[in-house]
Amino acid sequence: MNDQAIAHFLALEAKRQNDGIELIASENYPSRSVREAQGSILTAKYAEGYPHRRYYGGCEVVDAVEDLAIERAKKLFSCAYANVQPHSGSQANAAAYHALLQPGEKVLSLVLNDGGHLTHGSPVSFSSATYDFVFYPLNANGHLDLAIISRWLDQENPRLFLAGYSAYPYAIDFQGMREVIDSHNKHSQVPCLFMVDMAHIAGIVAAGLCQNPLKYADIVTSTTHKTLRGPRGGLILSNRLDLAKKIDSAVFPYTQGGPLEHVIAAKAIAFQEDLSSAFVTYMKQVLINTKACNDELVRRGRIVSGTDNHLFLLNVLDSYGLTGKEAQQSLELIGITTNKNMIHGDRLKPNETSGLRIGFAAATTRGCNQEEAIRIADLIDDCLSKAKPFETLTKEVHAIASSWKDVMTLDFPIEE
Ligand code: DSN
Repeated sequence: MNDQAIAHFLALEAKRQNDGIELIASENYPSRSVREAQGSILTAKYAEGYPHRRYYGGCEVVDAVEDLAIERAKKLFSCAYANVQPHSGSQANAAAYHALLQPGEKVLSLVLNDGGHLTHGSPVSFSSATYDFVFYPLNANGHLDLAIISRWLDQENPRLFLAGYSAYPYAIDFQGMREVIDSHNKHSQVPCLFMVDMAHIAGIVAAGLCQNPLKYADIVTSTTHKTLRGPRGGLILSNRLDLAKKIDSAVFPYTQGGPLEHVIAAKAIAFQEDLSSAFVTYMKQVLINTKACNDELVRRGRIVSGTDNHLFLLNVLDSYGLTGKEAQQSLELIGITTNKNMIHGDRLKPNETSGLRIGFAAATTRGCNQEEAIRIADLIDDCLSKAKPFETLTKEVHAIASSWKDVMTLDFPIEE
């Protein structure tokens, strides 16, 4: 690389990633193959439009790449339609809303503090300015509750029901949601559509370890870089071929211009990696590690959410008298990266919070096993309760992290 300043920062970031333990639930490490495609010459190509109907010449190669990405996405999620062009999850959601809704129509989404995303109706996002968002709560135990959802559907008569969350640690009953929507639609003047943003759990869906929302929802959006372990990007899927044209034109030309064909090539590689049996083994280990860490914190008397997926929430305010912000900063000092997060019934503001979100998708990619996940729980607890000097804990974190795979050389099997 000719630019020494940027080369310096890339080396620093690789070192930071290798030296520490990454527990941010939305992060993961893509393979070298994915990164090679993302840094490839395909970045030079303009290809506005869709395969075989582009606005530019010279698209025969990128057409083949995008066709392959679409075919693999459909196979991975057992669905009839895929749009691999969204630049991000937020772009995917913007396009999905546009495909399904008129401006001003009502969307029923989860109370944002209980794990929604900015694009799920936050006052600081385009979503709330364009559509009329109303919010269903969790039940008193912090779980989704079909009876509550059913009541809110009948009360609000939304045009769209939105499921899929950034910090919800439990299994989601997409089939049950479909049933309450269908039963609401039998007597509603406004037929309600069903959208799932599966960005966080897409890898668990792909591995067949939870309900597949494609069986029940009208439209499903995702990112490709979280549990799916691909390049940073977005994805829209559906089994409703009657929506295909609307979704395509909502992505391009409505919300985006030229597709990022280098990223689409990287998505195609990740989808093929995710179709392998090794990916299923990996995802099972993610679930085992997450539960092991959660359960060890319980054993040590701390207040955690429990978990059915790749993440859980630690109530740091009641466990240690710390805000989420303080806990995040303390863990960072010993080389463990997490993020502060609102918890159910949180009384603190989003920039303080009472909780931490902890996930094992990234650490497991580097080789974290169950015993290490338990050791990590002990390190977190010793750090936040100040039971051991930070210097000792930092050495232990570094010893674990340096025994794992190097993030720069990771590669995963492709099974044709
Ligand atoms: N920012 C992501 C997360 O951390 O969950 C959501 O897009």
